[in-house]
Amino acid sequence: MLIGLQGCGKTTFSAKLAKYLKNRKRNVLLVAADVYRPAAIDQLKILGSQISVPVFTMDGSKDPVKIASEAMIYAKENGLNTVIIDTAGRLHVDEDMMNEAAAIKAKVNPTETLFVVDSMTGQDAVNSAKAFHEKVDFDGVVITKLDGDSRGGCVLSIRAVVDRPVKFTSLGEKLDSIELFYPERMASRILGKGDIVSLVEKAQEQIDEKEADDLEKKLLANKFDFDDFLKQIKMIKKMGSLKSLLAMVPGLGSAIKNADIDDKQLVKVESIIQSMTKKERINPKILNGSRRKRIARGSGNTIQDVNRLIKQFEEMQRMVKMVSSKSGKSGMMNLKNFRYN
Ligand SMILES: Nc1nc2c(ncn2[C@@H]2O[C@H](COP(=O)(O)OP(=O)(O)OP(=O)(O)O)[C@@H](O)[C@H]2O)c(=O)[nH]1
Ligand SMILES: [Mg+2]
Repeated sequence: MLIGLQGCGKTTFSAKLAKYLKNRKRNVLLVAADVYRPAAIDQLKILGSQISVPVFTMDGSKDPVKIASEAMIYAKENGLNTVIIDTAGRLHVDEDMMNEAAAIKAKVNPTETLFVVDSMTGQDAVNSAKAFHEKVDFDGVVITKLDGDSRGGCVLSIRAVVDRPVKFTSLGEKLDSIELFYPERMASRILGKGDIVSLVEKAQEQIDEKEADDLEKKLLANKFDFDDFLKQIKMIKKMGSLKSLLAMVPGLGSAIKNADIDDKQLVKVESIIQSMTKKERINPKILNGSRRKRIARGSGNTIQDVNRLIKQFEEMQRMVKMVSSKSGKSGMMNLKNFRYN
């Protein structure tokens, strides 16, 4: 069961958790126990359909306790072994909300009650944690919106005030932006040291090892072409926004905090490469003036954009040539051999 103030990210997190557990072979049921906000049930239904997880609703019922208990029966009857109850939030800590959460908890006796809190809310996060702890009690904490500017210092205070472990962090609106909580990483983040471990983990999760290996071989053999470049961009895009990736690099986090890093650049590069013919992608040397003009027009970019990309590509090739002739394969950063545990 998930509890927390309005807008802290309960509904989003319930879908993330559902996906996380589904990937770990659980049969999950999501329960829409928020009967106050008209769109709340639809919101959960939509999220559920995105991850192919059933969502339990009771049209017309205004009784969250009943919905939750009926959902438990439904889950048992349908072989669903994990039930996630998404409850309603309120703008501020209030008596009704607490009583309702406590009533659902008393009725269905959840294995775990998780308190969800928005990392951006600072001291308020601590106050609401305290209130929920006293009135409802919970087993663990979920910190959301860590993709934002906040370093998440509230984690320290919450932990000190309520003495409950932080279990998960939530780092974005995408449904796979969920991580188990690792204290060392949070400590580094609070200290502004970046989070290279999460970065590597992300890479390991999202990047196809074989494909990465192939690309590396091609790169070292100096056979890396625009098609490969495109593949690489797609891999990077799968890992999240550029800013969120860069923020994990030690030392860069605070430096780029206010920088405007535009993911549209990647889209631009993609569109330029996609406007090249197969032959041009494999052999960029043939890209003469008229071809470049055609590509610019075809991709809706300026000729300068196209020139810049080709120049960058050539520079990259030159650099790779230098590095690979100096140090060979062993000297290159190889994600596959980069293990942290
Ligand atoms: N950037 C970012 N946005 C998030 C994250 N989690 C949730 N959100 C956004 O925050 C807003 C509120 O999220 P919800 O999941 O609806 O919050 P809730 O706690 O269910 O809110 P109520 O049902 O009104 O109590 C939505 O726009 C989400 O997309 C996160 O980790 N990062
Ligand atoms: Mg909600």
